[in-house]
Amino acid sequence: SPARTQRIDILGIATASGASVRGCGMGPEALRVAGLLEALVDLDLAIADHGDLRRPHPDISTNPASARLPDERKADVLDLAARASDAGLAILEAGNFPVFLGGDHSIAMGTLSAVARHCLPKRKPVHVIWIDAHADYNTPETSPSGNLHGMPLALLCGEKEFDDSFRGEWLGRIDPRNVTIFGARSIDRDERRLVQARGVEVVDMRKIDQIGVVAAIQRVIDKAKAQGAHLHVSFDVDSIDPAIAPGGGTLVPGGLTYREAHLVMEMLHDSGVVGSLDVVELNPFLDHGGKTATVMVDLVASLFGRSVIGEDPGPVEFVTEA
Ligand code: 6HN
Ligand code: MN
Ligand code: MN
Ligand code: MN
Repeated sequence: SPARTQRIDILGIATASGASVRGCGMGPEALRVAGLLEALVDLDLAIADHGDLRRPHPDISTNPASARLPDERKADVLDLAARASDAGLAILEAGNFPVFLGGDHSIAMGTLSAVARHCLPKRKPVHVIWIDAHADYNTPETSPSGNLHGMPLALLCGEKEFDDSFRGEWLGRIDPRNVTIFGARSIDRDERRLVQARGVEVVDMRKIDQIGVVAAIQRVIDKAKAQGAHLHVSFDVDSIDPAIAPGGGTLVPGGLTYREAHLVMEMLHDSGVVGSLDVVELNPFLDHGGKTATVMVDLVASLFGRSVIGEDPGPVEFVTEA
């Protein structure tokens, strides 16, 4: 695999305002404590850490545990998305590789709009692999929870059911036919209808079980390569099985195994088409001593080329004696 000369620029977006469970605002720091930067330095990669974007704490009130009210949460999400979009664009325009640390998945409104703002003027298509137990394609109409972390893809793909208050750089920036949701096993009823109507590709857990993770990920890579696209990886920790990744607020059984998740990252590395990464939804408060954070550090290292012997073993050949 080719040596990477591009600098990796880390940007935290420390928020849980898109979620109903608090705690994933601590995600960026937990990933640092688990050794993310050291793992990348160990691969001889150049890195820069931009620290975290965050919103001011709310005034102390009688609101339980000073949790944010719905309007405050929405204002947080939109403000952070706008700031992440500008900061991400600056990283990409400088020629560096952004690694965005969430934060809940609403941060992808900002991160993916940065990618689109960078690529589309240069006529470089943007492909998205959304590795997640969920589709995150709800609108305010279809959402059963009202939580904005269940809606970023719908906004990015230009769904109409968002009022003017949601306007921003993210609106309609992504072509739904260039999105693959990978690892899904929980999609809401009306959300499923939307995903199907828009031509979003869904590689659900059943499909991965049946065709295998290698064939499943290879199809995504081939599609992105054929278009000369920039591939953005949006990795929600709840894609992994909760038995090995308990640190999330919306866990669903039956996720990717440790090795399946690694193989995805290893093959994405070897593809050479990945240009940006989100790591989202890590909730350190639920994470049993940093279990999920540690798994995620290993997965990010695999995406950046960590391997045991440094070569792709290639396709298996079965030799039968005559
Ligand atoms: N995530 N589909 C559910 C909802 O509330 O819209 C869950 C969303 C989870 C969001 O995991 O990033
Ligand atoms: Mn570029
Ligand atoms: Mn998600
Ligand atoms: Mn999820």
